[in-house]
Amino acid sequence: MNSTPDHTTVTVLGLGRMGSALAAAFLAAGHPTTVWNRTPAKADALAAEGAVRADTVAEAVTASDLVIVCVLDHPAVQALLDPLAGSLTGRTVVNLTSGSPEQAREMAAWAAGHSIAYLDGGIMTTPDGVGNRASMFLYGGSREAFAAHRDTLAVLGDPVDLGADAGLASLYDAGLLGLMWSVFGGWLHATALVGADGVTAGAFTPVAVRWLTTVSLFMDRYAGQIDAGHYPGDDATIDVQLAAIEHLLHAGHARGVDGRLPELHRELMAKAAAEGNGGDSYARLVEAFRGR
Ligand code: FVH
Repeated sequence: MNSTPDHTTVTVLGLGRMGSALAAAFLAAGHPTTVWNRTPAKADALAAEGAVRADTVAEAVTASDLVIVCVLDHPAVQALLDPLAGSLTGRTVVNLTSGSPEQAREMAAWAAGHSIAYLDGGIMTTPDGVGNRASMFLYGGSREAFAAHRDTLAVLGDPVDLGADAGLASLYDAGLLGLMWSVFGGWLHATALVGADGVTAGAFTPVAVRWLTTVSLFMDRYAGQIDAGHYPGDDATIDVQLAAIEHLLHAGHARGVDGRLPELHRELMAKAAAEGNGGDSYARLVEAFRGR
């Protein structure tokens, strides 16, 4: 398939919920797009929108210099690409399938061994966020491939460059999902707490979201402390927060709310205080997560 200067041809392997959204975004931006899916019927809607349907994976990967893969998991990626290593030589593979950092680095080594340019990506949105510049797409791997395809990848969302290590997109992805679940957990716990006294989630959530903005400012400040390994408690000490968390635990207990989340925070703070670090900032608890 021919490329125009502004419209690189793209192949998308995997047309599940996410792969279909990726292919649709490329098509909408005017990129000639070839698609393949194990279950062919999932290509019907995209073909109706102008995508070229490939009957085989081999046909799909030879249609474009830029090959995007978004299937269930790492074994599926290996099973699709490994038999076609020769056909992929000289092309760029962007793997947007979720996996571990180790799997990403394994793929990068495999690709390097076959002179395939490789980028590993982490998609920080759901399918409805594809095509939105506010959505982050994390990339690590070949510098040349990122430079060459950055503008094309920007069609999907904001391309965040994590550097040459192909494992970092998966590592960030794992950490950011953990952050999301912690925030969800804290929000749901708080919603249950205030809900016990009749406050609706709809009333509470705007206040909670404003609070997250303030919390993000604390995080910016604490990042510097963590990198310096020095945690001055000049804003609020662990000792002060250890006392404050008792109010949360008491209020939750009185209302029958599950207290396991705040109990973990109390446990970590109590350990730091017992070790003589109660005068430090909350950022000190990174040491506990490091297992120290
Ligand atoms: N959906 C989301 O919001 C998240 C956002 C963050 C990133 N994930 C990751 O994206 C990968 C695909 O997820 P998905 O949501 O598109 O998943 P499904 O809709 O279930 O589609 C799965 C596709 O994978 C194909 N597939 C599965 N196994 C194989 C295989 N052995 N060989 C070839 N293809 C395979 C499947 O094909 P079919 O069942 O239609 O024939 C679908 O195309 C995933 O890593 C998420 O973690 C999405």
